[in-house]
Amino acid sequence: MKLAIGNKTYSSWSLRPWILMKELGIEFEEDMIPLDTPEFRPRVNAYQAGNTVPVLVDGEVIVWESLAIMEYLADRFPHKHVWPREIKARTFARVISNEMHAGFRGIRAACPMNLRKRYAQIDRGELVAKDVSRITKLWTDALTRFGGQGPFLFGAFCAADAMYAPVVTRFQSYSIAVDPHIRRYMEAVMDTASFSAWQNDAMQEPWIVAHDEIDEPPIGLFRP
Ligand SMILES: N[C@@H](CCC(=O)N[C@@H](CS)C(=O)NCC(=O)O)C(=O)O
Repeated sequence: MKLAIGNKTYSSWSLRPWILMKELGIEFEEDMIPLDTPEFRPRVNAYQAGNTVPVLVDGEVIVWESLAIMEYLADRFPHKHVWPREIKARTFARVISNEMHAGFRGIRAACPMNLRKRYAQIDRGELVAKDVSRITKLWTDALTRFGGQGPFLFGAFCAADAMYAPVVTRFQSYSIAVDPHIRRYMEAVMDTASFSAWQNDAMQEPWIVAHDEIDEPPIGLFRP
């Protein structure tokens, strides 16, 4: 299997299937295509998928769209439990993953993923506040109803955690104020071996994209 991804510093959609496959022990080869470079479009188009990363290639099967990649992995590796086993938990995991895939444009637009930087805790506007409130409600519901011994949304790491991993990084980068149980969940995601490896790779990348500089100075590195 091969997974085409964008830069690890910025490519939030790429992080999703990448961290899921690593956490579940699904082996794959990685093809990194730097965003915002002349080589990006031709190399992505060579996959004959869409115009974006991530793209998963498994023999003759080509899958793009992060959520579709997760559903393919669930079909392909049923024993890996991409989704929770119990139907109510599985349904809730799918619903909140779809909600992530289709929405939260406020926080996505105002707080781009940047795994090198940390910004001050400031008011980031009504749309961000609305998204943060909705996301923390969904996480709290999942952790309370299905988290069990945890530490992830449905106990063991699953596709829903992967879908929200870039949001965890945004809460961290933009110093979003959260309750202690949400902070614990964020730390659990950021403490995974997979996330640490992704972030270490991000720190070594040479590329800087245009949106790297939002209109304020960083207060430090993503994570000390
Ligand atoms: N809905 C898509 C979004 C993919 C996406 O927007 N990927 C970005 C990188 S994070 C991309 O390829 N951008 C390059 C472009 O749009 O030209 C998914 O779930 O995979």
